[in-house]
Amino acid sequence: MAYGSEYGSEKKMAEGGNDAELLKEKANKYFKEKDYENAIKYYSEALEVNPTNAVYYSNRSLAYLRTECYGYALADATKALEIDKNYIKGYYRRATSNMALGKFKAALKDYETVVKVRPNDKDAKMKYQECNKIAFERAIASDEIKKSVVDSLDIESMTIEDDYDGPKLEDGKVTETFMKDMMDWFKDQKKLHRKCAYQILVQVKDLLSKLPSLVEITLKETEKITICGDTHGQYYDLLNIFKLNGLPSETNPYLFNGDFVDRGSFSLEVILTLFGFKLLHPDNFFLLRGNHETDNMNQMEVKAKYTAQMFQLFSEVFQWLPLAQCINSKVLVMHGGLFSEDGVTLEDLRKVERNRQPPDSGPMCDLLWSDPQPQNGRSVSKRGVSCQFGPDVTERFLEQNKLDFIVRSHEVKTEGYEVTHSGKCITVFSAPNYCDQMGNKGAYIHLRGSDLKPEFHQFTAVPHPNVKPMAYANSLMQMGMM
Ligand SMILES: [Mn+2]
Repeated sequence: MAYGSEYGSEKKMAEGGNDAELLKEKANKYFKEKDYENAIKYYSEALEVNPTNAVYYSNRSLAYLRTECYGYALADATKALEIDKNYIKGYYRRATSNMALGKFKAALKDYETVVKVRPNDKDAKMKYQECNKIAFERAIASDEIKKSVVDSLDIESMTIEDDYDGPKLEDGKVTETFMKDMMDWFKDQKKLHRKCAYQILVQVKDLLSKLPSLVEITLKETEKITICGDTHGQYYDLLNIFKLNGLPSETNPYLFNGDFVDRGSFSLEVILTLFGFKLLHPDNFFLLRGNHETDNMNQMEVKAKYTAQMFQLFSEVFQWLPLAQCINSKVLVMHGGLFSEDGVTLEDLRKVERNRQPPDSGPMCDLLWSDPQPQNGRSVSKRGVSCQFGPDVTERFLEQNKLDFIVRSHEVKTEGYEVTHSGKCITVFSAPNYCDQMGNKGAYIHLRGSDLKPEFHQFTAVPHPNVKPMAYANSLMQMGMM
């Protein structure tokens, strides 16, 4: 936006104002079309012309919320309120950003402000009450001395009603037949009996709790493994991966790199299928934790399809998911990425005490949350958690730990994968047409023991039953996503 010096300052302001408004309208149009990248681009241009408009910041904040850049969304909402402290939407945006970041007390404060300013606004009151309830529940949950749900369950005595004709474990064990029946059952949108769900959860918790935080495997010359990225509750796309690439087996090992749940509305189907395969092929089927396998993320689907108690057990199982996996001492796989500080070693990762909710900083947080960036060095995270790391950071980490490259997931990519940092940082994402709107491909990677050269396979989304993504998301979060 360059302006000729012949304009007087007053006129410049007026022209600038108009230009900015046109840019905002263009951005709004992209926003409506769910093209958030372009929406952000034009809101940013509008802000370059007129950096004192609270609406532009607030709108861009919403676009950032939609692209899950909660750190940027929070910064923009805060900026909007600095400009105009009476701008109600700004408080909503900031509250939604804080909700997404798990900062419920901060969110509550903003809802409180809105209720004070608009005492007759029923919607504001409702949101305040709901946020208050969540903040209260979370505070209690974190104060409680955690007793395992397993101790209060009597699975043996749970009866399976006569009219249930779905899959059952065989003598309490997951078998290949059970897995095939369960996948078909889920495909028809039927619910697994809660006794079977509990059996799977208890057994997989026991199995995962015996694994180290850093899993280390060796592929023989003739062996290959398939690495998948985020699946995010897209059950029908998961079935498509198995159709294209074969069912998991002793000779067809898989590694699923976190974020199995949330967004898509078939998270339970995805996670029970993955846990089932872990039980069936414990040495050839691998799962790593993602940032969504946490309590701050969406709990509603389990609560809607089963009970709050079962969610508790899911939470316990998630806490035992390993955090990273090393293949042939050369390739390191994790959900998010590298670290906020140099000098982290594989030995440090082996020692991480992972049976917990991820902390706000440190190696465990970074493994689940960080993202690569094109420029050297580190930057503040667009997500508001952990950091962004440059090619030099990757280089130093690989050299110190005698590794060739890292594979991570965590970010949607148009082609389903992306190779950055001179081939040393690979992103893989396996939820095609993410949230039914991103239009991206999904991908998975083959790694062979003989050369460890990544081989990329792309796929597109398949149809799924008419249940919208985020169908089970908390209503306060849905507002952010509207
Ligand atoms: Mn993620």
